[in-house]
Amino acid sequence: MAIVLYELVGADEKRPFSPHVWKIAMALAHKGLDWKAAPTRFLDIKNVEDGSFRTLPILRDGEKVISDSFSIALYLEEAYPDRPSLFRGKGGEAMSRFIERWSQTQLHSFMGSAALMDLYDMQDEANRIYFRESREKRYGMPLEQVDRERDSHLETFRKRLEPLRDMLKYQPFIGGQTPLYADYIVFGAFQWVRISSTYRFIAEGDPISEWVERCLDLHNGFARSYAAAA
Ligand SMILES: N[C@@H](CCC(=O)N[C@@H](CS)C(=O)NCC(=O)O)C(=O)O
Repeated sequence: MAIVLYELVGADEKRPFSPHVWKIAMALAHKGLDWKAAPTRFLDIKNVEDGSFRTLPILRDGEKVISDSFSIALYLEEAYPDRPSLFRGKGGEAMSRFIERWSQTQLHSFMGSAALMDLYDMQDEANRIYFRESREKRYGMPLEQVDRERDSHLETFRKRLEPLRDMLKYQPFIGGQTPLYADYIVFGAFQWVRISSTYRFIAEGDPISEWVERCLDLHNGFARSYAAAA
């Protein structure tokens, strides 16, 4: 039975936007595994599988159901050791956790808030109500106000990308000459905003764009085959 990846979509099922789901979609492509997508909207997450999960991604592989992107990546590495490695060993697993926390704490907050109105607009009517309520509670202000403030945080965000930018002077991927799960962790965030928003997160000429382009080219242009927001 093929692997099933429950992925997060808005009104349009062809625009899966979750950064965490993208990490796993890229990991599956990296391992060359067959899988099918089960498009899921925010309000339907509680009905997935046994109903105990609250976030995506969720992956079913035969009898096994796993949630949380990092746990899923560890599972895929263990279950498919003969396929290309996502971590290249235990040290790689541990260091990927650092990349995950860096991406989550330094990149996601700004990217999520700068794309917030676009993410809202992508939802169907019922999910818009949920999205507005839950996000306004989280931010403590109306979505529109979060949106108005984004330009004032853009430069700080671009500076935060310096470790990635500087690393690219030495190697084409976080994984070295070829990508690892660590690349997909950070790329997931860029694919999130590529699919949902036309906002210019990266300045023209920034070497980070070249790395994003390289990630889009991977696995026969798998990620690029999903249209960017227009
Ligand atoms: N640590 C989790 C985070 C997953 C997560 O936050 N997923 C979001 C989508 S990007 C979600 O499902 N949110 C449900 C909601 O906001 O109701 C992972 O890496 O899988």
